[in-house]
Amino acid sequence: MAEGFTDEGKIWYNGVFVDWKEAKVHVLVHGLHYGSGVFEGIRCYATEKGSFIFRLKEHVDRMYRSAEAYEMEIPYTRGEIEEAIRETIRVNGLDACYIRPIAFFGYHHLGLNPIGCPVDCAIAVWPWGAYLGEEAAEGGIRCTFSPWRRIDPNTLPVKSKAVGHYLNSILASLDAKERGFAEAILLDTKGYVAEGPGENIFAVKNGVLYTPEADSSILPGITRASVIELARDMGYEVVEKRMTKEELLSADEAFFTGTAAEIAPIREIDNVTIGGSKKGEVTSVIKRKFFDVLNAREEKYMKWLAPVYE
Ligand code: PPE
Repeated sequence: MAEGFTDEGKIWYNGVFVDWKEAKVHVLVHGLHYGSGVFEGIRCYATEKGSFIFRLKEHVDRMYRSAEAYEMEIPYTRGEIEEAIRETIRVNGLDACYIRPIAFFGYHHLGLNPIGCPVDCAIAVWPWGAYLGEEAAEGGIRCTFSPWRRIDPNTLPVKSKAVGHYLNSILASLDAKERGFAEAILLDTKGYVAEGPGENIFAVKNGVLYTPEADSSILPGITRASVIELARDMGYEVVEKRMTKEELLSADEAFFTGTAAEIAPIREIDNVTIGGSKKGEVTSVIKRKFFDVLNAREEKYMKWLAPVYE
């Protein structure tokens, strides 16, 4: 994932801009030992009308809700973090980038109870291209069902985008790559389809879109919510429900959604071709619409775009 790291530019760190190489932590910070941090992944797009951050408010809001699940009080307001994100992009002179805000329990003591540790915050921005590779994004991705089940809501607050939760994603991702697949699909502990290691999942059958409900073992993605809204506005039926492996394998089309992955068609799962050799028409239509929105070409959805340079 070193793509885009030039080691140059500035990182916002606890309210001040520091040189990229100086944005360091102590080896005894709480977040490093126990995964007690929360983060976001946000994208900024360069459009004909300027640079815009996609659904900035929703992402920042999710970061606060992620923190609440761990009784972490971020020592800034949501508005301050939103402005700090804009400012970080401006300071680095970028017009399109990936944005990574993170908040974590810092240096004070170790021991599981984090109360008393400061909450440190940082915001880094850098160019990050196609998450699953250009080819995969175009031709469709080859996936595999992971032997690792997605973390269960009875084990961890799965809606919290917490650092430690990603060990589950890392295991699924390592396993998929080792077995020659581009991406994993995790089932929940009951055996229903949950999501990818860093993406939500949709299936299309007879023109209807299906995706696991927001209340299941998934991170309810902001791209997922946007795709549901766009698809419904375009007249598609979207059903949020439990999805079996069989339903996914017998779908006409399937795709991933996520900030980093954007909309990425799934071509195969464990060597079963999804929808035969047909091209995913619904996926293409939705993807085109989504990119029109990201590129500030859809007046109706300009409310989702926050300008960087006013
Ligand atoms: N599920 C998981 C587990 C997840 O990490 C993401 C985002 C999503 C679903 C989609 O959510 P949203 O981005 O709000 O549509 N994953 C972020 C981190 C990826 C990474 O490898 O790092 C992202 O896409 O930025």
